[in-house]
Amino acid sequence: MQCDRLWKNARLATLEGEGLGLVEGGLIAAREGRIVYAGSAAGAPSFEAAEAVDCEGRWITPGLVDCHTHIVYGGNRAHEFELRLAGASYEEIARAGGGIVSTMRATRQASEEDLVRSALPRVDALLREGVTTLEIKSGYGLDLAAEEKSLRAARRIGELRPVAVTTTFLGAHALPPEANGDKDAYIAKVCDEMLPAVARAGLADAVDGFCEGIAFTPEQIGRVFEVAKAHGLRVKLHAEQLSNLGGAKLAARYGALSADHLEHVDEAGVEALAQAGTVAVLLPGAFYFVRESHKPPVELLRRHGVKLAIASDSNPGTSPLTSLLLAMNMAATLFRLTVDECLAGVTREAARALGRLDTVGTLEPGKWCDLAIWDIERPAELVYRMGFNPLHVRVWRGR
Ligand code: DI6
Ligand code: FE
Repeated sequence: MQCDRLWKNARLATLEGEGLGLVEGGLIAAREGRIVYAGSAAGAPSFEAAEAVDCEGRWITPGLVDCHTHIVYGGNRAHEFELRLAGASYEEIARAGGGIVSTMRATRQASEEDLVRSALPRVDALLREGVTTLEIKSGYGLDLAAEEKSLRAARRIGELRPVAVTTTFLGAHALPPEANGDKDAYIAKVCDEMLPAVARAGLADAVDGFCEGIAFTPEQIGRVFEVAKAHGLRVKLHAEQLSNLGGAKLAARYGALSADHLEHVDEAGVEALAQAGTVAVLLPGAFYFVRESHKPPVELLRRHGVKLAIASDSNPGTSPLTSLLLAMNMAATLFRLTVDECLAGVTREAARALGRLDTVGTLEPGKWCDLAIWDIERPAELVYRMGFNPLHVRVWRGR
């Protein structure tokens, strides 16, 4: 059988099915960017390839998927971090013009090129660890022009780098100051003006919202989701991060791809997620950085069979993290996820959380040939180490 490229003498974690799908003496064959074979070399058809790579026993996993980031934004919040370490409270910082609104200002001031230029080093850090699919949310523009600019910058990143970028419109992230405290009026603007324009321009693959006391109610987010549905866009939700408002139930009612954070979700919410097949995306970087103490109910999620994904939540305020390897370690250390759950969480389940499991997330024929090839002795090393990157080579669409 003819193919473009072969990876021989590898150990595979295909992530096919439910577990890790481990294969010793593995072989992967790719043609036109897609996998045509991934499995045991012994059982493989004989391939003729233009190029064959000897992996010398290295491990190959699917390319990693970061399914929740806010990686495009202006400025940063290092100075706020400094002020907080010196004892300033969140409220004091917000009153001094800090917090999410300071990132909104910097994002509005930045040009599209500025946003791309400042995001690329962060994106490159993820890519160096084997990320091949990356979700990027808007939500720091909070008006139509700046939200569109952010989403165009996100799309541009997918053109400049060998990575598949999916974009998510997060207009319902926070209330901009010009709304003068009128959340309903801002949500009306999101529904009547911003979301329809973004959808018409083809700038968003999905729609997200921040359902929280400091952001928007389930009722307000529900209005946004109705408009998303009318435009044929799937939804996701920041739910129960700081309190339980019933966001998980709302997400489930709209058949959401994922509900994210979930520190405070209750059993009724978990049941709803399980029923709807909505993925729970855990964000241990944010949990760590804001020094949360209320953990997501992992055992409850497991018991109800909810799929678990892990993401960086890369953002300037609550998770200035650009490492999925560290996110896995944190998910294991802080939330007690197993190695298998961690690896599935940044591959198969993260792909599911983006609605992309048909094309990425596992090593199976027909999917994109996105690979991470690692210098490790066993898969647990990817979760166990902190701050060490054992990536040997990253392959995106067969190259
Ligand atoms: N969840 C968060 O923790 C943040 N946004 C969100 O949806 C906060 C983002 C920020 O402070 O910049
Ligand atoms: Fe987030």
